[in-house]
Amino acid sequence: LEMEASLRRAMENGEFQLFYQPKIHVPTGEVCGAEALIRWRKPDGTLVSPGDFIPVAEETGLIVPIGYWVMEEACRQVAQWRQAGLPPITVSVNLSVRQFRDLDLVDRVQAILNQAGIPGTAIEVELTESAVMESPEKAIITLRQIRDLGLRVSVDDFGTGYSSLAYLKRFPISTIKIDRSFVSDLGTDPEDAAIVQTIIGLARTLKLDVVAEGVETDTQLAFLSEMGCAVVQGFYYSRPVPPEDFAERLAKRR
Ligand code: G
Ligand code: G
Ligand code: NA
Ligand code: MN
Repeated sequence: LEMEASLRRAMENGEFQLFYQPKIHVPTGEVCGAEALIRWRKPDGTLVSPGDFIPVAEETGLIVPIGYWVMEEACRQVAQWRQAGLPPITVSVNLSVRQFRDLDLVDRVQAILNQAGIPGTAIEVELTESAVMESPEKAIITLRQIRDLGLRVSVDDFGTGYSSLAYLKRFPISTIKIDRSFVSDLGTDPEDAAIVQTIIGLARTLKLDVVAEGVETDTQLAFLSEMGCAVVQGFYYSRPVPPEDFAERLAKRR
């Protein structure tokens, strides 16, 4: 309850900020996108990690207004980078299950894009398998509407939930994001290598893009590159960083 009150205050006081983690196109080494990740900067300067407040925000429903703030802020930032002449990358925003279920979602997203003056293609939403599998037929309708706005849709933490392959084929999604738990032991665990190879093959068959998250080492990168995974994200290249630092990287493209 105390946390809920401070989260409300944080919203009102503008204590949230977005960090950006680059996504790298492996064959060229260039920055080709970013994932926006929320941070909470308390008035005393301490940075609270989302792992410590997102669960509370989800339980209390505050994740819905917070999620719209994230969408607005990411769109505003993308517009600014584009106006500054930086390469026109796509920025990914995490959507929680509750926000995905919000009946106003599509209208709100459209209004936010219009307000920022950016095309839908500038934004990708990352959704977990559980978010879409909770009510798959409804999810298909919402996903189509999101896609019709031009947004890309990525299935986050792929392989850790229950996605039915039959649905995967029907969901209008653009990207599968391989969960970092499968990436971490690439090179030492042949079973993880087989799983990653299978997911990459599945993506190729379904004509979906594939992104590997949690890449931290040369070995993991070499495996992924060898297996044909074209886009990666992880501490190997960069932690999530403040927007100014990300813009500097984007200007250099690496
Ligand atoms: O950035 P970090 O690794 O600390 O994030 C921890 C968790 O918080 C991750 O599961 C991440 O998906 C989630 N998270 C970070 N930013 C957002 C956000 O803007 N919205 C939602 N719904 N989850 C987020
Ligand atoms: O749930 P989601 O996949 O959105 O989680 C994103 C989280 O993963 C962010 O909090 C980010 O800080 C974290 N992350 C990003 N890259 C790495 C990495 O290379 N290793 C680890 N351990 N965590 C990472
Ligand atoms: Na994510
Ligand atoms: Mn993820």
